[in-house]
Amino acid sequence: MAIAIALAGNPNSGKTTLFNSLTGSSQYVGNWPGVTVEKKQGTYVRDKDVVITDLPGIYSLSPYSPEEVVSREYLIGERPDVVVDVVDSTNLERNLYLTSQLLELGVPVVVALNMTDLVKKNGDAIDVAKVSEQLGCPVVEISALKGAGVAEMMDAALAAARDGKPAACRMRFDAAVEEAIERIESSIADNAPAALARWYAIKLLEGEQRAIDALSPDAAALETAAAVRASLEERLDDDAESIVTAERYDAIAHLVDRAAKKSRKGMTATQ
Ligand code: BGO
Repeated sequence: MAIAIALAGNPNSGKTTLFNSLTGSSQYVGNWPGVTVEKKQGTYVRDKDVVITDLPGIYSLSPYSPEEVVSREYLIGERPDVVVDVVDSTNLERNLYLTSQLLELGVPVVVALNMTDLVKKNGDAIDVAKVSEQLGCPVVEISALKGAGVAEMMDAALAAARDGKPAACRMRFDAAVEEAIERIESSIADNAPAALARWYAIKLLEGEQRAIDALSPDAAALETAAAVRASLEERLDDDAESIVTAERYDAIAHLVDRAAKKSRKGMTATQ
């Protein structure tokens, strides 16, 4: 049976380089339905039953650009067997913002820490086991440009796809925000798929209309979400979307602090 792999990642994370090396000449390019956003697919050079979809480069799964909307509707609607999240390791904090959202989608995720040749050249180091433990999914170091680690990363992705277990999503926020998410999660327990419960609860907390329309929760759940949102916004004196964004960055900073060892040059994005 065919296995569907989706490549997700920030622009310039090396997704195209990786996609080209994984699919060789088997690529076909079209548009995503209804939008002029390029859709690239191809089959894995080592196994024609593995179909790889290259999602547009995005910084988050917010619904503010056609690229974000296409990516998120594909991930939520089509449910690929595994998402390979291509991360520019020289810009870990910025790239892990998208990772923090991908982990909430209830699908298997493998994080491909790309550009590790540059990390090493800069004298930096990443504790892969620690990143993996804290994210709750397999993490593999690669250099898409040099081909290093790519076969091992694909082995991990195919194993995760066959296993079918969603990423554990271990990233947690401040207690007050977690409590708000949990209250909303309980109120939508009957109509949100279990694997997506945290994702939808966060979206309802943020008051994001696209997600609310997609879930169409009952009136009681909407009332709970509105009350929880208002109380959290008053308590933290900020709007819910900004609160969640700040929480993501805090959790990521904490993770990077523990898992990345920077040389005095620091982790830079130089080529
Ligand atoms: C240029 N290591 C290194 N060192 N570079 C990498 C790696 C890696 O593992 N992977 C990708 N790159 P895309 P998106 C470039 O194009 O795949 C480089 O947007 C240049 N171009 O070669 O396009 C890759 O699809 C001139 O670099 O990313 C590319 O995600 C000078 O990262 C860039 C220097 O890769 C983005 C680099 C004319």
